[in-house]
Amino acid sequence: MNNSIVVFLVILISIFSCKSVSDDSHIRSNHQCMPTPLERFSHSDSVVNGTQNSKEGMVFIQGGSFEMGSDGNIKADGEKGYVGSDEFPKHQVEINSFWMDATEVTNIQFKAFVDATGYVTTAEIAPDWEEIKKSLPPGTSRPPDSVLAPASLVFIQTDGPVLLQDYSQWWRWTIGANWRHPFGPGSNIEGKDNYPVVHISWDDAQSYCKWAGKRLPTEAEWEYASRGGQINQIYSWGNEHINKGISKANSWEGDFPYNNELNDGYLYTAPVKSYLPNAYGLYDMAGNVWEWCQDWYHIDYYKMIANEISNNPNGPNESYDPDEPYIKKRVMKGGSFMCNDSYCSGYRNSMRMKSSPDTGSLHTGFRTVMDAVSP
Ligand SMILES: [Ca+2]
Ligand SMILES: [Ca+2]
Repeated sequence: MNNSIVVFLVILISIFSCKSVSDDSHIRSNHQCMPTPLERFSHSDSVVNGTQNSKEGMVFIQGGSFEMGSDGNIKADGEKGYVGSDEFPKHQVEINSFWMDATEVTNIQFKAFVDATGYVTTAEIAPDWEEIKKSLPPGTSRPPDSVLAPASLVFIQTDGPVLLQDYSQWWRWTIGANWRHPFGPGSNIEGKDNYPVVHISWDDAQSYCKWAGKRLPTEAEWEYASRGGQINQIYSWGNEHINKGISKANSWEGDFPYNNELNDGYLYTAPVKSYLPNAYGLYDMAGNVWEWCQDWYHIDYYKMIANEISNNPNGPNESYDPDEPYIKKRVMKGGSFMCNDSYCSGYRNSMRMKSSPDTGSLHTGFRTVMDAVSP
């Protein structure tokens, strides 16, 4: 694709400013590390309920109470990294028992869903300009039909250092990219049955859940599970920095987005279960792919519920992201193979990411949960 069109597209589809970590502070306002693609119509109601309801591959998570959010001790190993203002204050939360997938949903699992239902993902549907323009400044020109084709966002490693505010340097709006063709036409998922499915929108994840008889985790359930019963720990494995000791998760080691030291073995996604599980037996809660949660994202949600003990909170009633106030967003957790301390440190338990429900990309996936029926 012509690069000028790419730049145009990325500007069009993702009006936001990414914030890199500067030397003067490690606490930032809320952070975004992926563009928000074109608004598209939702088609998540087109799938009938499934009857799977299987707990195969799931882990029982015993309910309890925990402190949710960041305590700001990100410098446990003397390292400096990102922490968002939306992660404060830390607040008390009670969680009922539930079942959770031990791994991110894989290609073979998602294929079973598509084969059974004929479901067509967001990335496989041409964007609807009439819907897109509702989220753009008035007067924005309609892009050519060649641009308004089924597509998704693909990460491209750069040749050298780039401004970390300019995400168009490493994201490409790629016609034909979707879960079957993660890097666009010519790529495929052969031999990758056990890799996490990618290019999944929140709408896609919801449809899968309906079919499977499951649901997305709330943000609180996800963070409770990621912490694995540990108190005041930054990561799902504890407090040791991600780049020290044995490889603990698939992240970006080195200098993002041009130099990857590959100590964890993978430049892009890794097969699920490539690293040790956390204390609850959950794999890849940190890194590999971002995981959709059920909740709307609101930058001030933790402040809203700071003075109460929240019982199974399921998020605010409405979304608000001051960086893109006209776009409603859902929460994502856990970080991806692209996360690095120079950027969002997304592999921390308390890190909050958000994106519009019709967004998918090369590092977007999910896992499901089920309620635990009381005996
Ligand atoms: Ca890696
Ligand atoms: Ca993950």
